[in-house]
Amino acid sequence: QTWRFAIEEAEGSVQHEYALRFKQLIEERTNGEVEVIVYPYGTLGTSTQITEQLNMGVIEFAMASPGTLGKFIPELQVFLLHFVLPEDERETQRLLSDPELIAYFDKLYAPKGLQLLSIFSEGEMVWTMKDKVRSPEDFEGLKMRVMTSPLLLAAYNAYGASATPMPYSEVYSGLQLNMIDGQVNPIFAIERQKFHEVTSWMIFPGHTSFITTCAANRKFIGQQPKEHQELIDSVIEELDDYIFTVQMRYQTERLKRILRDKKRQQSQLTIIGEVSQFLESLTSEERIELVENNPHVTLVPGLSPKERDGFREASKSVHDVFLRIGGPHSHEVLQLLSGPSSIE
Ligand code: 6CS
Repeated sequence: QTWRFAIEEAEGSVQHEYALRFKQLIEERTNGEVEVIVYPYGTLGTSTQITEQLNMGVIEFAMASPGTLGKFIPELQVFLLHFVLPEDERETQRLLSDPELIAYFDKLYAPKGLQLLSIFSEGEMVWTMKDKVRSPEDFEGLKMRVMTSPLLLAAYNAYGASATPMPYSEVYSGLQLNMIDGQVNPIFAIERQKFHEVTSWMIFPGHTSFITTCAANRKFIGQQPKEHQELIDSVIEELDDYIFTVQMRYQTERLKRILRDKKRQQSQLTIIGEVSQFLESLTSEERIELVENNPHVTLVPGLSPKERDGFREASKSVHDVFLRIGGPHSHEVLQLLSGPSSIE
C-alpha cells in the first residue's frame, strides 16, 4: 500500500520533520508493507487545493492549518485569535494535545470527510516588517500579509493595518516588490522562506503561536484494518513530543542562521523582543560572532507590558468577530480554549 502525505511547507520545515518521522515509524512498524510518500509544499498546489485533495481521497494524509481550513470549518479560527493561547509553548502543547480537545474538533472535521489526528504549535509568531512596529498606531496604513481565513483579516485590521490575504508562495516576492509591508510567521518559516532578506525589522510581540492540524481522509481511515488504525493512533501520539522538541530546537537554530545571513549580506536587522533564552543558547564564540561582533544586527528591548496591552486591547473586538463568523459552536470553542471569562 502507498499512503500519500501532503504538507503545506517546504523541505526543512517543522511540518516536513513531522511527515518524515511519520513515514519512518509507519514503514518500520509495517515492515515495509506500507510506503508513505511525502509531498512538500508546491508539489500538489496551494494549502486550499491540498485540503480538497484530502477530502476527495486523492491523498490520505495532509497538514491543514486553521489559517486556511478556517474558511471551511469556521470554528477552527479560534486558533487564530491573539492573546488567547498560553504564552508558554509547553503549556500550549499540553492544551493542544488533549484528547478531549481533538475529539471535539474531530466532530467538526467529520462532515467535511476529514479525520483530525493532531493539533500542534510550530512556534511563536513573529512579525517581519519593513518598518518599526511597537504599537497599533505604527500599523496604521501598513499592508500586512495574512493567510486566507477571514478572521485574520479582522485581527490585523483591528490593529489599524490593511490586512492582505496572499498564498504562502507569493509572500517573498510580495515583500520584495513592496506589495506588502510585513508578514507574520514562526522563526523557522521566516528563515526557510528567506523573508528576513526582504525586511529589516523582526518583532516578537508574544501574541500567539502558529497552530496547525494533521488530518486524514476519513473514509480511508475507516477502511483500514484495526491494526493499522491503532498503529496510526500510536504513531501520532508519539509525534506530539517529537515535534515539540523539533520546533523548540528550530527557534534557536534558525534565528542563528538569520543573524549569520544578515552579517554575510551586510544588511540591517533590528530585533524587538525578549530574546534572552536565545542568547543563553549560544556558545560564547557564537555570541561574539553573531551578536557582539555583528554590526548588522541590533537587539532592542521587547514590547513593554503597556505596549502589549495596546495590542491586547485592540484585539478584543476580534473576539466578537469570531463569535459572529466562527460557526454555530464558536461560543463553545472559545470557552474550551480560554475559559468562560473571555466571552462575558
Ligand atoms: O504563512 C503561511 O501561509 C504558512 N505558514 C506556515 C508556518 N506554515 C504553512 C502556512 O501555509
